[in-house]
Amino acid sequence: MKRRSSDESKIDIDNLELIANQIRIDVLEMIHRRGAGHPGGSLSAADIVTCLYFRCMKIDPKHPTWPDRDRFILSKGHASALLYAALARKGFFPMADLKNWGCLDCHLQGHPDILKTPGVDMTSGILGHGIAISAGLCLAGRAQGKDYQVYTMLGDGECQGGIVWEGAMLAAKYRCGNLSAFLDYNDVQLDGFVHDIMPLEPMVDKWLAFNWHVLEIDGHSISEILNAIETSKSVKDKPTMIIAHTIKGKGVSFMENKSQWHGKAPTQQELALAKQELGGIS
Ligand SMILES: Cc1ncc(C[n+]2csc(CCOP(=O)(O)OP(=O)(O)O)c2C)c(N)n1
Repeated sequence: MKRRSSDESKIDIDNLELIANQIRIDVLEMIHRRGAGHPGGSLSAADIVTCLYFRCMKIDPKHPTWPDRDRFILSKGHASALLYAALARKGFFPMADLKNWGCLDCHLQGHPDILKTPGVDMTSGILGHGIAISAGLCLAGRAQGKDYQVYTMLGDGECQGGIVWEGAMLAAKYRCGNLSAFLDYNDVQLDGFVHDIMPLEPMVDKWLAFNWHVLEIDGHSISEILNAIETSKSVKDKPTMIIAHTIKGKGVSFMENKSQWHGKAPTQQELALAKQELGGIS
């Protein structure tokens, strides 16, 4: 295989950073227009979701139900605006559809719905179920002789729910080597800091004890995200948890690290300021 030159890699990383920031802008515009949504946890996970959809996942927007495609399970379904923006920019449906997000009867519901939206691989919104469903998808792929990868995105507040750990046991027991899960470890949940409300540390040790392969990265470093995805794919005998340290509200100074921005829509003025800070591509 031809090795990528360092110039090519840099262009690739710069490009992914631009797409991630454009998706952040899409998300904030959607939330502003709708007057509701979850900016903080969408912005914190934007770099990871961008790397998955624009560089790593084996998908075909023209054939959203292609049986051999890689799967993405947004366990923290409240970040639906992020998923929809990535799917639209990737070409699963027109960008104009984002304007209808949350309208009655439209295909973009407040939380992801596998029966309604092209490209959505799991209905979510009730936190805690992503790991168990991902393990099920891994087992289904194995039974059908398919080699797709299952990618999952969990929130840290979500990990306070016991069902996450039942799924973790299941995935380890069945040696789900084609499962690469991300923990969006932004340390902020709905109304405060995770470390105050119900601390999760030592998180690396917890996943190791549940018999997972564990990686720890900066969840805003494109190169660290890409490397972690590659490493996780090479681990074949156990699932991988990529603990990604992130910042809630990443990229917008007045939103960063503030639980007030977990589920609040920006005003017109706040949106303009945020767009100025993020730059974007169009
Ligand atoms: C089972 C369940 N309980 C409560 C909620 C309400 N809820 C939505 S988001 C959220 C906080 C999640 O925090 P975290 O996982 O840290 O998300 P992030 O910071 O990444 O947005 C809560 C409690 C829910 N959706 N599902």
